[in-house]
Amino acid sequence: MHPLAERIIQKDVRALARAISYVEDQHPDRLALLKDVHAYQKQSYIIGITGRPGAGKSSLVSELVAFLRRQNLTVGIVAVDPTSPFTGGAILGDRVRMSPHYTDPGVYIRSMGTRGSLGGLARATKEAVRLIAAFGKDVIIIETVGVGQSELDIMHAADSVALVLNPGAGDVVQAFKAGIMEIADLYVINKADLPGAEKMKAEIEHMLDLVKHDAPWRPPIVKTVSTKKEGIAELWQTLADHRRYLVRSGEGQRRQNLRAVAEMLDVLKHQWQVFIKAKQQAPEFLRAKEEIAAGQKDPYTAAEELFSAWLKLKEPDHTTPDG
Ligand SMILES: Nc1nc2c(ncn2[C@@H]2O[C@H](COP(=O)(O)OP(=O)(O)O)[C@@H](O)[C@H]2O)c(=O)[nH]1
Ligand SMILES: [Mg+2]
Repeated sequence: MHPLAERIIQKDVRALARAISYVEDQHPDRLALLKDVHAYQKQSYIIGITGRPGAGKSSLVSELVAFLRRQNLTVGIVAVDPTSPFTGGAILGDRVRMSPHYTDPGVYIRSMGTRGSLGGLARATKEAVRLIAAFGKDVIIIETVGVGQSELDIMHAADSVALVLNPGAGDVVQAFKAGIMEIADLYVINKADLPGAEKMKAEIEHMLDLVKHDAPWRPPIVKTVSTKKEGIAELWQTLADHRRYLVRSGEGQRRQNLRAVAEMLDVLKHQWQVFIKAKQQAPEFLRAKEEIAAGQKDPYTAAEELFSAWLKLKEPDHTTPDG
């Protein structure tokens, strides 16, 4: 077993931090690590919290974590902010809002910034969640900013997805348009102290009547005021209800299976990219480059020929001698 994997399973926080850097930086040991910890993953409950910047996600997460800690549950937090290239910006604000938890050994907090592409960020985030699950946290919360494709992708890593909205015009329709409403298992109207919370609730119910009228799980709507710690217990209750629904209906298992297959695809795509990158110094690649430059070959034919040549590098085991 990889020494880092062993240390993660023994709850060594520094090993966990180093391992997450490995998945971020695509260290050569990354796959070996993920393989080694795979069987040790605890049945962590993974919650995705998404919504536009300033919706109050970090404040909400901070209060939810305080609530969970009072029940002796351990928590991992992965804060994803692709808009912040360094550790400044929103992540700095998050640090302030999460500050009560930084010294609590029952809580592990990790910020994922932009190291590499957005697609890489989604992959690294999912892998970070796997590592934290192997470490053994009871609950893992993924906080993502925005409603882009990458965030949708990251949210597929969660068992339950909560979309945080604020009272005020536009939010509901916008979220529906972005497709994020579709994947939300519950809605949180945070800043319910501001005017318009009830109106917004009615708007969401109306939208749900249109799009989810016969769904087996109708996403509940929870009102919170995270700055006053209001609605936090109800939020947890609703999440727990959803988790029970996932188990009861088999939907949880279905999501887990889909997730595993998606991860396999992610790794395959990634390996293929790494392979192509490495092959750019190979003689056949350099030859193709020259042929294209000399006008002897079109790029499509060249790509096709390289692809078939590379696929033949390793014959599948089932080929027969005369086949
Ligand atoms: N009035 C009000 N303000 C809130 C509430 N929750 C958060 N805020 C404020 O909204 C701002 C953004 O909060 P933050 O948690 O950083 O949002 P995030 O970007 O979604 O993580 C901060 O100034 C919070 O104090 C709330 O329930 N009511
Ligand atoms: Mg935040």
